[in-house]
Amino acid sequence: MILITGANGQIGVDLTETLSARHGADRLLATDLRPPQADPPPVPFEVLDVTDERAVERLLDRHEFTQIIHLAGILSATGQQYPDLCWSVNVTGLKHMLDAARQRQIPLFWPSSIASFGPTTPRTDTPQHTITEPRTMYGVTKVTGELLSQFYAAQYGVDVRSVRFPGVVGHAAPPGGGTTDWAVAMFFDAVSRGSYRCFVGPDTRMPMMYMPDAVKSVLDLLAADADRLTVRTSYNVAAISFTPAELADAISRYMPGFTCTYVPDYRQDIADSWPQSIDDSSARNDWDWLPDYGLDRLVFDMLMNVARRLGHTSLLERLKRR
Ligand code: AKB
Repeated sequence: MILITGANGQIGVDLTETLSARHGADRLLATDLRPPQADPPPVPFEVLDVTDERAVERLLDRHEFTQIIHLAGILSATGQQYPDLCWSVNVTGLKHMLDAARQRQIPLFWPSSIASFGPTTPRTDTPQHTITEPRTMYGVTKVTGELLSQFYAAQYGVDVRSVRFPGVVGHAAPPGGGTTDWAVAMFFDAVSRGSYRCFVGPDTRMPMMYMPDAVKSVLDLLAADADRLTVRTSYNVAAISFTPAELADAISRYMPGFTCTYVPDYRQDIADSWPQSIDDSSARNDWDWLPDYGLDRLVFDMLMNVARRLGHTSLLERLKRR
């Protein structure tokens, strides 16, 4: 049985759905702090606060888990506003899951982020092993988590696996509190209002990945032969890098008349401290990582799905005819 924490989050919703299709809903237990939107939920569900160690222990005692996928976390922009909460969920919560995994020898996956890097890191083709001096609390928690993972793997033999996600673009669940959220919000506003006000400047280049690739990276890493893995902190994974202006341009090719304006706020500083592109050769060598989606395919697929979700039938028909 697979335990998923943070199952209602941006990656959690898609990953839970894929795992359910692959293994069957009864092989999963989805958990989150918030109850699920659907009633009844599509997979068995329990409320879990990962910062509550006794609740984590009680849950793990009641089920025989063979894999933990620990996605519960606070993202970068929220983490800057609520640093204590960010530490508590991202570090204390992860430590509870690592301890539970260690006592029961259950393999554990959790996502780190490009936020592990900071302004002193090389910004282009950021290597796997490089300076990790983040300036955000979110980044501090991710670096701490990476080092904890490496320690638990080396010291206690826990099979911990992780990837450093770039911005992930998906349509199933809204992102919340991230610096890369503009790349999702732009689609929803383009389809619903024909315009978007972006909170970072037009030339802010950031590494991004379409959700199917993000899900694939988790599944590929979980399926990888443990003997081939050379990284137990967290693997760099890359797909595409683009700026808001480039995304707006790609969207306007399908939606002429779409306009994007730029009003940078505090998230600009966070974005400027992160890499623009990532070297993921360790992931490619160790577990054959390869993304499927480039910018144009991502844009077309996102527009189709967002148009379907928002009931924009004329756009949907126009896209289908292309
Ligand atoms: C965020 O923007 O905080 C996340 C991330 C890159 O980790 N999407």
